[in-house]
Amino acid sequence: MSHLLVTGGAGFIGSNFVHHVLATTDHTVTVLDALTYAGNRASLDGLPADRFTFVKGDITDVAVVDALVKDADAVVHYAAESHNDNSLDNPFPFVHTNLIGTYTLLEAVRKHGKRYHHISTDEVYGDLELDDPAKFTETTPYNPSSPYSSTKAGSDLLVRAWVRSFGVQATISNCSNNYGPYQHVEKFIPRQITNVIRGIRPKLYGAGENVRDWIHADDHSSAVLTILEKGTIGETYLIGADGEKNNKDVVELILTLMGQPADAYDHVTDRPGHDMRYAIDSTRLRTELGWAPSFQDFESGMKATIDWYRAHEAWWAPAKDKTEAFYASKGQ
Ligand code: NAD
Ligand code: TDX
Repeated sequence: MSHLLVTGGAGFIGSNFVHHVLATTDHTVTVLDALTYAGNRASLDGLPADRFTFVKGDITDVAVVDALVKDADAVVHYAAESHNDNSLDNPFPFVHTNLIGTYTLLEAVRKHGKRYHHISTDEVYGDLELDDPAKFTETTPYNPSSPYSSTKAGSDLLVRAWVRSFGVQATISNCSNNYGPYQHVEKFIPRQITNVIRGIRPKLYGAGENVRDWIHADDHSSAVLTILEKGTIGETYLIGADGEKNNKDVVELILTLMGQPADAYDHVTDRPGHDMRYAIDSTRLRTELGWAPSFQDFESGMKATIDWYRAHEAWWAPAKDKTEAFYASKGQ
């Protein structure tokens, strides 16, 4: 049994990981989360009180981080500013949390000699052309496009330097786009589902040809736990489930599954610098560590996600109007 410190555990993917760990292992977990606009304490409801502790605090707070890292066996670092559109509006919180926050955690794990796993994104590699047969691998050069992805890239490079120069016991994972329950309504899939529930037409940036490589959040969590248990220190693993889809097809699927005409959406102002395509080659994780995704069928995963948003309006409604007002101010 180990004690894990999970940063950002009140967010979409971090909360999924905490539920997964407590359900499938005998580990104990402390979550450190600042409860920014993106954090929701309710996403952690129902966890066993004897194995789970929640601490509201900031990952850039040296004293808080030092004390929690000292008590943990391993740190899994999810906390981040995570939304590209926000990073284009105001980059500073991204620099602060994603770079200074990661630096603060790395210094604490260095001081206390603790195992560290760093959660990152495929966006650090930039984008691919639609007709390029290539996918991202662990050796693809970094080429980030947005303030979000560049600060995530910078945080990955800090980890690599702390491994090489200070011997920190770290692994890194770069995952593709996640979907599933508990995702903030600012993100593409929940935005469109909750728009349809509210009688608002879905909004597609530009022509909608951009491709994302979708993975269910449950599969991301099982992959991270596998890397934590079996990964080689100092190595990077790409996480993906061969789920490439263009945005237009995703919106049309959501509309069809929700009983609307497939063309009942609007094209809106495109995202500046909008990455065209992401695609993950997860061969290393599958062959070296024996991981495989359990969600193979995007349509049934999407149906379950739609059902969850229909049944949990109290969870997402408080953020919906403000999120749509932000998008409206950008013509999106
Ligand atoms: P999210 O925005 O839903 O959650 C982020 C969490 O971090 C929130 O609970 C927030 O309160 C917390 N947080 C933010 N700043 C903090 C700070 N300074 N101190 C403490 N807590 C803070 O994000 P998510 O989509 O769950 O993403 C989690 C991680 O996974 C991020 O590192 C992200 O880069 C990475 N990732 C996300 C995706 C995706 O598709 N969403 C894909 C690959 C990687
Ligand atoms: O209303 C929308 N309409 C639209 O067409 C929104 C919100 C998005 N989009 C497009 C932009 C992207 O091509 O949908 C795609 C997905 O957009 P987001 O949900 O904002 O995700 P993305 O920018 O791809 O980044 C996500 O995956 C990688 C996460 O937000 C990141 O945290 C993660 O690192």
